[in-house]
Amino acid sequence: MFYSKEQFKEEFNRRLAVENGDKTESTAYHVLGKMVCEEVMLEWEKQQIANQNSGDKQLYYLSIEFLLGRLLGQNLHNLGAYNLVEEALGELGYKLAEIEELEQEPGLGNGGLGRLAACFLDSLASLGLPGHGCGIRYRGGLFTQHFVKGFQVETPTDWIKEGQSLEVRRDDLALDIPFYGETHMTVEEEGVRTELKNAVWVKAVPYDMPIVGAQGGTINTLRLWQAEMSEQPQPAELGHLMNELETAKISDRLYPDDALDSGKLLRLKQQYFLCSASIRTILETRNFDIEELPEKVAIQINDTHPALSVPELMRILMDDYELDWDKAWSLTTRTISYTNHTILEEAMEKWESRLLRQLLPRVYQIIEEIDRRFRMEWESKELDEQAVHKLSIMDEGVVKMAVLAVVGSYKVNGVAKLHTEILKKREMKELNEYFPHKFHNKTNGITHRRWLLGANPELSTLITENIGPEWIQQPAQLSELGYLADSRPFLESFQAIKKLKKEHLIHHLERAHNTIVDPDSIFDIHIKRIHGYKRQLMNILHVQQLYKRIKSDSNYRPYPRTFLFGGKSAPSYHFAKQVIKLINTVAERVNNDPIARRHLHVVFVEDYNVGHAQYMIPAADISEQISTASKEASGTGNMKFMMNGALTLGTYDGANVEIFDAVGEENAFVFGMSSEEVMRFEHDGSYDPKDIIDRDPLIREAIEELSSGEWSDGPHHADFIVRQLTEGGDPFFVLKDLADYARTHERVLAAYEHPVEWAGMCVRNIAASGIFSSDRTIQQYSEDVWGLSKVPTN
Ligand code: GL9
Repeated sequence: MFYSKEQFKEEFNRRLAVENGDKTESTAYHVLGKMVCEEVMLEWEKQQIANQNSGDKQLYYLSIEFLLGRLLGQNLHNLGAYNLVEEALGELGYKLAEIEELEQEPGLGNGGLGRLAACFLDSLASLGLPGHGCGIRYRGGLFTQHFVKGFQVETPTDWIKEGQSLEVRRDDLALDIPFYGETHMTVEEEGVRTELKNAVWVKAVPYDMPIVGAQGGTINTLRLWQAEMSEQPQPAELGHLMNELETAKISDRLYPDDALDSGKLLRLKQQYFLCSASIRTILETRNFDIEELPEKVAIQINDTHPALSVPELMRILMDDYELDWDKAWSLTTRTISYTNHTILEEAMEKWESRLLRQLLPRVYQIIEEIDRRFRMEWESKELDEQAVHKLSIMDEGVVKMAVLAVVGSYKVNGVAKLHTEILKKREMKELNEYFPHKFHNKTNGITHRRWLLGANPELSTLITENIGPEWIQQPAQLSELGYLADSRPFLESFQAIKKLKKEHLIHHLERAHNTIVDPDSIFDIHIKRIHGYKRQLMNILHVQQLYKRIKSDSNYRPYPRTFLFGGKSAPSYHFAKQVIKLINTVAERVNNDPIARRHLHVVFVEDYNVGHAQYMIPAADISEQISTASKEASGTGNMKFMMNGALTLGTYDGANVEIFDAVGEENAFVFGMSSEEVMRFEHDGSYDPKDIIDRDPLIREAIEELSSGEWSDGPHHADFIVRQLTEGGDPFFVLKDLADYARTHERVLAAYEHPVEWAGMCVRNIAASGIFSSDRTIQQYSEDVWGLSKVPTN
């Protein structure tokens, strides 16, 4: 269907006619979706059978989140049919881009962690590696964000009711997952057998989605589990624990927390549901001798949310396969590996032992035994109190999931060099010393197929015209662009494309938000979850300062800048919600001031998601990556901006450090405290924001204005923020870095006065961005951790 334009048009028209001649875009979307689906289905089925029978090792990437974004365009691109379909539909009077917008994106993730999982799936399939995703089919993805009087208001998003053409329900592979119950031991000749009795069952039904790799790749599977009522007999006295309502809740909603501890029973149920269903499906659908498990299967756990995979795999190997502890432990710890994505204390998962024991009695027993055995190993050594604490899986009535994950894995990685160093030297120092070869770094990456080819086809074409198409297969080849960073005609073409992408964004914002933006202004963009450590507050305090300066100094008339924000706050995160309100209040005031608005424009894009990101990132001049050093494990937005030729204004944090290394600090705007400084202050408690408030009149004024209620309409909305910045000790060093941040913005303005040099810097960024392709990341994981080989092509 997708080989020739004429054939495509004919088939498309034939199908439209069947839909009663309805020619609306919505019908066109459904027809096209079905055509793509049929196109891949045959190949996909063949590949699934081949995978089942293949003796080669396969990876299963377990993640509580997959933030996929829209899939229609991605699939067309990866099928190599995008241009053909775009032209063909154009001739039929449709715009493909507009049809794509009708797809409700599956927002089954909160932010970076879930989006990373989606990029990894794309890279695995495109590199032809057998790697599949396992997750949960939440009925409601991440909430929709609305602003009401400047405050965030959340409403549920049910993506499924919009209809997904690309998923297949597999009743034949449904499984029953046991919760609650009691463990029973019987002594038999061969040893002790343990069984769970009186369990309450939940049915796990898989929905499979094809993950279509780019040409030359393979088709992998993303298996998302849905919870339904089990047909197993339920124990009379416990059945109410998993009645229809309780069961459905397990796959009802994604937890909308961004790195906050959500110690909820339901969350624990979700985690076990994912681990148990995924591990069983792996073992039941593949054909191999269980002793060969580590040679046939790699299980990667994405953060600690799937860490129950360790005791669950042990349980299955011992109770179902009747292996003894040592054998089961050896297989488990050669199969599972773990990625840590944060060192924020509040995001380090801990489950109350009491809860685990009640919900998962057998799994709990196994965790206790893992803890007991591990403790025996190190107890004979002379360890101080701190080390004992850090090595304990079970501690003060809780199970520490990160320690369990480290002990149960053969490899543990951080997601950027700095983050891995902090893990090894501080957060997990004792574990790293205990297991010296386990820890390694895998710097995150992003799929250049979505974030450059998909989001910025104009720039992609320009690149190909100048350096040939090899970079599409091998993004490291983008380095060839380095030679063009001084070529006038090339830089002019780049500038023209940047302008065009700004216009596309403006058009998009007009449609979505009714906002008009000056295309000649500097687009300074800060998009990510709203969080204290990501310091959106510092950004908006700086805008406030600029406003004041424009109002009080008639000689200060800076080049126009548009400060764009996008991001959601966890519904229960009061501070972040106050920051959203503050940004909207500042926007209101600045944008309506007749003088200030000629120089400053603040736009907070409502309901930021992958779709918006695809418009915003290619249009950016400045990429705000201003987290408190040491707090952002990696960041991945920073890489997307770089690849689209935006300049990073950032701190020495996460992958920013590697971005600066790759492109040279002279091609970025670097500022702020180092991670050592931050950690030293945190350690000795010697930072007092009052010193800065006393010393710096600009900052003092800003705080006073916030306190006076000048920046809140009606009640003192900003009081909470003021308190955190003062008595609260300013935990994210906003005031400490603010002056340096403001100076750095002046450097940005000075640099923007030289458009040709500026464009040269942008091009050097694109040229250096190849290493941030997730293809590189996945190749490294495959070589150092998983040991996959390319799926044979037929
Ligand atoms: C995160 C880190 O905070 C990011 O710095 C990192 O880039 C990503 C992917 O490794 O993981 N860890 C984490 O819990 N989140 C991240 O973004 N949060 C969300 O995904 C909401």
